[in-house]
Amino acid sequence: MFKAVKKETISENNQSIKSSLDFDFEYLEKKLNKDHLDIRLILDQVKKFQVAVPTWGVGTGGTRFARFPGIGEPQNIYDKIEDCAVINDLIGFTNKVSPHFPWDNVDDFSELKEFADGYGIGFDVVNSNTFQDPADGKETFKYGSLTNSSSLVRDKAIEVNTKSIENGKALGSKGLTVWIGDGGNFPGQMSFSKSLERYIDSMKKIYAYLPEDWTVLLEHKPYEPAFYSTVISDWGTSYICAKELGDQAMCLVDLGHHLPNTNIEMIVSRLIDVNKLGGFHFNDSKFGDDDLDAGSINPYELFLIFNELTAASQNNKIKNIAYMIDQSHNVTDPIESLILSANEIVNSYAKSLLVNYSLLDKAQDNNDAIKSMQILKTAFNTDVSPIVAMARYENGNSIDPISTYRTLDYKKKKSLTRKNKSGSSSGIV
Ligand SMILES: [Mn+2]
Repeated sequence: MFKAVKKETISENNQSIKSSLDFDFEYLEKKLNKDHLDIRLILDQVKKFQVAVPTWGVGTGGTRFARFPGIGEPQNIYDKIEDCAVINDLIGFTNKVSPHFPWDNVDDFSELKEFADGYGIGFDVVNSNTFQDPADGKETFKYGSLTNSSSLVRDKAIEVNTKSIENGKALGSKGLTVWIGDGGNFPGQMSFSKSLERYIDSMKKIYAYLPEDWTVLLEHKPYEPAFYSTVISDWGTSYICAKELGDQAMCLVDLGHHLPNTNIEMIVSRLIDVNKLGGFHFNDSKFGDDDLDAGSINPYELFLIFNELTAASQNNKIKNIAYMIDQSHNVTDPIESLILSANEIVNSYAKSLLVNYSLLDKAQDNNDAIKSMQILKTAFNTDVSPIVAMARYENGNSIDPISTYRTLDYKKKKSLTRKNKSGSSSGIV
């Protein structure tokens, strides 16, 4: 196996800051000891945490107005895998990528798998794209894909999905995420009832094509690109469809796909209780589906989501949740954004491991609102970064990944061989 970042570079950078990390770690160990928390047990769990990186996330994104390319951008899926390997070599929490079809199509998928294997990168859930037209140009998804009034167009959209499953099988993936841009801009434009019926009918055909050990994840979104109505608008609709399809169909929660002020952590809890929570797309937002970096706007919300997940996991209520990042990096080097986002996610997970759920149960039963809130706030306010940094170090990765990355001059070196695509095509994903 070869490395995108040399082992020696990582250990050289680690050497100078290891004693400082030890100091912070020991201090936190003593602090947690007072609350009868064993830092080593928490560290062991953190070391195992994984979140998949989206292949589209390593390219510079854009808005519907323009895209401002960065230097040394990946030109194809092979370059993207290499960038993802840089991220994983530095942090170790992201050993799988989530590809998007047809964007990541290649002629030979076994060759692609071999290439990724060489970097220690695997393939997580695959994503199908029917929100832009298929390359052969015969049918158009302008007025919808899986819910289109034309059965020819629906068949084409189903084919995009079955092909994505085939590609995923060759790559060793075990799941497909379906998000459709279908919806309307005007009242009366489409029948709410018929479009949902067509969605379920099309999804049944895709579901029938799923291998037995696969999961299909249904992703909802209230608006955009359709601005009046979308077919799979919310978690309730998503749940109804997943239930109708069967046990292999689960719901996926994209944090940005909710209206402002929605209590997402409660949606997470509901989906867990009905046994239909299958995956996440992590990102952050201020106003809509902004696709900003995870934890950059509302880290408390991210913590509260992990609080629900950890509580459910301790009660054996969940297994096999597909964690993925889904972001658009318009003004940063996507590699740096993804390094920090993955760490933010692990950070929130680590904080949730500090919560004493039997104490919280008692406080809730006693209607002690202040005590309950304090239990969560104490965990959230604890700086767990020494645990996350120690997890990276003990896994053979970088204590300070951004500093190590910057010593590489990676994008500048890549810009010598990777030529930027100019133009103003938008990069919303
Ligand atoms: Mn998403």
